[in-house]
Amino acid sequence: MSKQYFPKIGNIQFEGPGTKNPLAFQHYNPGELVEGKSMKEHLRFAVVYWHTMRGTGGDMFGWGTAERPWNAGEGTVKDAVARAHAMFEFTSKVGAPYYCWHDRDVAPHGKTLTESNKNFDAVGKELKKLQKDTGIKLLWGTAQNFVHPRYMHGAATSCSADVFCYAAAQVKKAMEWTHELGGEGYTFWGGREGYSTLLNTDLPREMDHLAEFMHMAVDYKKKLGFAGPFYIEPKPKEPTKHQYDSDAAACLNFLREYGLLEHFKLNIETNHATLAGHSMQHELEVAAAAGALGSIDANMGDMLLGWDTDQFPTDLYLTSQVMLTVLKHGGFTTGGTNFDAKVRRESHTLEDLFYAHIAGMDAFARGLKIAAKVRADGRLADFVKTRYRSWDSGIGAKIEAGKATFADCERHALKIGEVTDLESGRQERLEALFNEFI
Ligand code: XLS
Ligand code: NI
Ligand code: NI
Repeated sequence: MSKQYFPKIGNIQFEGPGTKNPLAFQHYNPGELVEGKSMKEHLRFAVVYWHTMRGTGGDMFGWGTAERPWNAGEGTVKDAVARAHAMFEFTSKVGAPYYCWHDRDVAPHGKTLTESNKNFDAVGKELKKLQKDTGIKLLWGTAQNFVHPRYMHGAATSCSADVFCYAAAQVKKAMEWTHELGGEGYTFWGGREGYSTLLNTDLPREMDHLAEFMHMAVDYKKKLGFAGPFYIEPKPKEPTKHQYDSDAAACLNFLREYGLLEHFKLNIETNHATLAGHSMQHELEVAAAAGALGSIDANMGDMLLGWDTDQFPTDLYLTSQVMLTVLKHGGFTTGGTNFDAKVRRESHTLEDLFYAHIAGMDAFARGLKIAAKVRADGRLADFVKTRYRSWDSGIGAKIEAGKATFADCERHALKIGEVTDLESGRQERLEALFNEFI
């Protein structure tokens, strides 16, 4: 690599708990085995292009604050190539094996689609080279179908068929580059697929269009020979008042209704789960129940703020719960832990990007170790198993096997007369048990 963007910082190393070096890991030790698999393989960390490279720290009340030398240029393809070098230097130094992008994060918008495609091709070639040089891989790619004014009414759910086509062309191209770069998956986040008022919206028609769009994507995926999964990333609101992909259950229902379920998994994001009024663990369980737990966008929100603050996930209770659920369902295959998170406006220096990722990686590594301990201890899982034991034999087993009728249930209820042996749910005791491992 030619120019260094972080000359004062070397590769972040594991130094173990208690180290006073803020530029070292206390818990993330990539080669350390947990349940027989290395932490690196369990966690599959990814750095995002959009926040980490393109975030400015700006908000609607103030200009950008962040020190980002790679964004100083005019926005040319040459600048984008230089930025790609900054991205790979950062990702290598922080030790994340993967990265993720939107097409327009990596290469500038052109005046026409042809020009945008040309820009993307130029930067795509450089990404391929950088991936080869560093060994960093693409976890997933996606199309940025929401920033440009043409997408003001949505992309696949726009009232304009022209916009639908434009969005399709963008996804087609983003899929091609995801495939070319060996991406392990491809993500659809709803962008502006939703509405601000029903007064101007034909909801069923928009949903049909979205499904048509996804079917075209599935067809093109086959044509390309892209084997990775598609992910849908649920989010209930922001930027629109109501996003169609509002939560895991809504996404699964949409996919089932339109015959798309076998082609998709979900990419669950913490802050989106909480915006939907759910916990992250709930969303993960709902996805897993449908065999659709794909990947996670790791971040967290702020209890006092009602929007997608995309903070780095540093809450150990959260990361432990997430990893407990992920381990329970067999771990990641193509997915990973993607830091869809941004440093605060006040954390404006280059070092803050390292501190933030180290904080998130350590919190997840610790969450992984905690979850593994909870599992090895076994009391929690035993409690749940025991709680449902009435389903393991007799009438319970018959119902589960789909062999019982209402009349069978009635016979059983008449025989027992009353239910007198219900046990405690023990929530507080279980919370204390969980805390033993934090
Ligand atoms: C926005 C989403 C977005 C997706 C990728 O809230 O999290 O960043 O992850 O399009
Ligand atoms: Ni996201
Ligand atoms: Ni988000």
